[in-house]
Amino acid sequence: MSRIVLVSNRVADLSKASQAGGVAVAIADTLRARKGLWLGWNGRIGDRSEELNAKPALAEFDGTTVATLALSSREHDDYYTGYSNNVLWPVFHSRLDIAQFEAGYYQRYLDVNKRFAQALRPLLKPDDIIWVHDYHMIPLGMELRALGVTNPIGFFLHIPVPPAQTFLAIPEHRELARGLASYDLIGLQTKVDVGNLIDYLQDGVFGRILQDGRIRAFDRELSIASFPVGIDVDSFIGSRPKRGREAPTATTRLLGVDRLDYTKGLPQKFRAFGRFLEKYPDYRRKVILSQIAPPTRETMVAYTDIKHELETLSGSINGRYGELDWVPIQYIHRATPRKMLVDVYRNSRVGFVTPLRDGMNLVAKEYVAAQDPGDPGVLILSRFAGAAEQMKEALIVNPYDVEEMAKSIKVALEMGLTERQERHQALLDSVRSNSTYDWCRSFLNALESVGRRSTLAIPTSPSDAARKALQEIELARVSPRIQPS
Ligand code: GDG
Repeated sequence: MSRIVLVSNRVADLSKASQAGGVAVAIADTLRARKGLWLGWNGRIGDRSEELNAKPALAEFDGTTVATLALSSREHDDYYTGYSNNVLWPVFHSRLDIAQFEAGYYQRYLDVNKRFAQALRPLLKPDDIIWVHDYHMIPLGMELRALGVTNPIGFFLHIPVPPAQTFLAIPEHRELARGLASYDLIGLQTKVDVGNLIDYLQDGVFGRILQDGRIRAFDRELSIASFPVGIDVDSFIGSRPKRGREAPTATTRLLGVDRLDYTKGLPQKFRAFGRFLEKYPDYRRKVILSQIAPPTRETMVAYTDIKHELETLSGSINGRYGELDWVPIQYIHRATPRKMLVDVYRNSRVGFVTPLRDGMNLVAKEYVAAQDPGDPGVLILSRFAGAAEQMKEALIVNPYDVEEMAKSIKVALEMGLTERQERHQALLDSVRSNSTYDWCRSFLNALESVGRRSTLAIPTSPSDAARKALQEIELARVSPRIQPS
């Protein structure tokens, strides 16, 4: 079996990965089983001398070799904060309006990828298979090819692919496309993303769909397919005691758990809850919205703006509707320990997950996993979360439609036990059928098979597949299965 070589912006701390949970654990386990190597940034910001350093620090952890490099402060500013998080993150989430296309960002982004490729090259063995992760590292495959690497190289993008017209707005879109074309396999979260990328490659850089389903672009042939990231239900719920739900009293809770990011739709969610209290006054004093929103990328303006907006909104809704014995919005701008999250999910009547755009959204899956099957809560889910493609039994909403979201809260709170159980069972089956381990396995199997030059079955008309996925999400929107209160 080939060794797996993984490259990502950050390397997880393998001694703590099991506590952190999620995708990092599955990756760490896979690397351990395959005696793998993981290369990435060590999180340290050093001086200019780091830019010449192509020799990573090596450490062994439980059968995995961890190779790390530091960034210089200008690399951190331009590659990480600049190009990755002020260009690619907003544009890929369809927020062209806040992207900062500044001279110099792309060059440094490329330089860092080149340095990582140079650091990796001497560590590679002939039969390694290489798995590159996420938007920070798009050019890495191209840089490895330039150094003569012929091993199979796969790329997985955790965030969404925007529609072709949005992708085209990136000044360096051709260079990014050339980078993408150097991989043998590109894994995306959803069929919609696959359709968007293939549309872009056809429209933007004259890519062609071959008869076997692969794409030909920049004189290379590559496969593009969806590999939705999942969660491992049993390890997530762990051995937490199975307690029943608290009686629906003043603490009946709607729950949101999202990094404080402008893609997560938090102001719209707060407004929808405010509108719900305005429209359905009988629910005042009976329901609260708890929003856990740990800080992220706090030095960037777009993030401080959204923080202020949320503080103002929660303050004004609490001021308008709150009572001495009831505060409608609990807004917690700190991380909550993972062990506690399971109980909070379980004791919340509604999981309120309404990103404006999201690659997948694991919170939606964790909420379902944590429910008591005998008395489950209801998931309200944005149609623009990648998870909506698999979770059609949730109450699917448009996160820009505050009125519809307010109505969906009422529907969720009034849903009868039988419908809640039916929806939950279907959602749980779907979450269980696609664990993080399945995701790792299926991507690596596909990469090994494209490495052997066989092909992947992908639709020959990707736009049709994407359209079909969108239609199914549309059909699942807040449905008429509402039971009268
Ligand atoms: C990217 C893509 C894609 C959140 N708050 C706390 C906490 N969390 C945990 C959740 C969940 C994880 O963080 C968040 O995962 P998401 O999937 O929602 O989002 P991103 O961080 O944006 O991740 C995303 C993902 O990659 C995987 O491919 O789904 O679309 O954007 O596990 O539980 N954990 C703890 N305390 C918190 O306060 N302990």
